[in-house]
Amino acid sequence: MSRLIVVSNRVNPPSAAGEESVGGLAMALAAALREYSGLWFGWSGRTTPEFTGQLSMQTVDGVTTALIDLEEADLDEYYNGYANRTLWPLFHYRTDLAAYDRAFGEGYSRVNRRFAETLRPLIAPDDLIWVHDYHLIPLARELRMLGVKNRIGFFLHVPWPAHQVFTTLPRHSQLAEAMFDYDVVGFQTEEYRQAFEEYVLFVAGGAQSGAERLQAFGRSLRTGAFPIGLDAAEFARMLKTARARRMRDLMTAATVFRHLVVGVDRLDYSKGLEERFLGFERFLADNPDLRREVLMLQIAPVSRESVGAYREIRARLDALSGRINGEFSDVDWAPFRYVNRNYRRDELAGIYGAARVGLVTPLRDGMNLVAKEFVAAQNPEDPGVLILSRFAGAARQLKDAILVNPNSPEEIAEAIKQALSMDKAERIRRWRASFDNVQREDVTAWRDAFVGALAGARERRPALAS
Ligand code: ADQ
Repeated sequence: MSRLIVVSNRVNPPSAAGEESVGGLAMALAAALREYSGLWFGWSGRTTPEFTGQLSMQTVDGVTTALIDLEEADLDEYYNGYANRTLWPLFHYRTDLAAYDRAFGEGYSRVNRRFAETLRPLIAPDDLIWVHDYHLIPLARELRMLGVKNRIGFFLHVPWPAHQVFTTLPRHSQLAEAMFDYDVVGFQTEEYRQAFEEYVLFVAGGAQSGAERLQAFGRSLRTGAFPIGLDAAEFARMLKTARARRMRDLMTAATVFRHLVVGVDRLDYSKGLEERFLGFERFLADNPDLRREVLMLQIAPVSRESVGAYREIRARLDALSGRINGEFSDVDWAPFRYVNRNYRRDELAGIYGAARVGLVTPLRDGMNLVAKEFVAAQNPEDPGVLILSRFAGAARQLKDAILVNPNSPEEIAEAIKQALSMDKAERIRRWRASFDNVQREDVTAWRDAFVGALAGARERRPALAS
């Protein structure tokens, strides 16, 4: 079996054993690598005044991590710049928030080159290289220019937008062309795969060359939909831990005679938090008889605070949550609890387990693992109900959730009411269908499908001239 090299912007070594609070991507990769004696390469999260290219290597549980520091300008231009202020909003259809600054593009190219130059000496001839997410789209191109002929795959964790949106990016063709230095390019859903294909066919003048194969820019690649899943076995183990049980009991006690409605998201404008808060407010306004029976808990740790759009949405959410409690609270009771903290994963599992309703309503989301975690944490005999955005990749798999348009507070309000009044038999039927999917299409299935496709990709032709 070839060795697997995983490359992602941030690296979270598997020693975290699933209990720490790390993002969805990192969790999935840690789980995916655990069974491979692979190498995980990426940024340490630290900066130095000047780039040194020095590697810090560590081996834990058979997985070697190789980390590099970036310099201050890289953080501003590549991470906070092109990745989080240009591509993230664009790929989530927020062209109004996308910033186009020449320095961002230069920083993005520079960091991808630095990644490639530092990784190059670690690559053995048979290694499979698996690159992750929008931060690193040009990495294969940079590696090819250094003579790397290995099979290289790319997986996009976020949506690939419709070509009408993607073409608003200056120099979009350069970014799309960089995709063709990979052998396999994977998306979360068939919809995003098709969006990429449409760009290639209608904008780049490319062609199909067999099932899921595309040809453009003088090269060809294989595309596919590979929906990411949970580490289901690990999650099941975590649910049984003392911490998870304690948290579930605590939340159950805190909501005695009431139903818990829960939302858990990074504080990000793509997650639809404002619309969700307004939806809950609408529910309270429309249902005076149900009001006292519900407590909504929204957990939303702040992220990317150095980007202005994130500070702005935080301020709006603070105001909105204050307004909801001000309007509807009584001396002995308040309807809404809004916390900006991170929780351990086992504690989160306990919180999901105590909830009657999971509210997962992103405006756009590549997949959304919280939806799957909520499902996995339910009691099979008395499960809660998932309310899920139609625009999360997860909606393609969890079809028995209550699917809503996350832009509509009315729909969210009605869905909350529907969920609260749903009888047990229907809750069990819907949950069972979702749970089967979460179990079957888990992170191992995702990894095996992608790595299988990459291993099966034909041998590379000679490296490109630059
Ligand atoms: P994210 O945008 O980070 O991931 P998501 O898939 O929901 O989104 O994963 C979030 C993870 O962080 C979950 O595992 C969750 O438990 C955890 N988390 C959230 N809030 C937390 C808190 N307060 N404390 C502790 N942990 C918390 C990106 C894409 C997604 C895609 C994933 C994986 O944007 O669409 O599903 O990658 O591909």
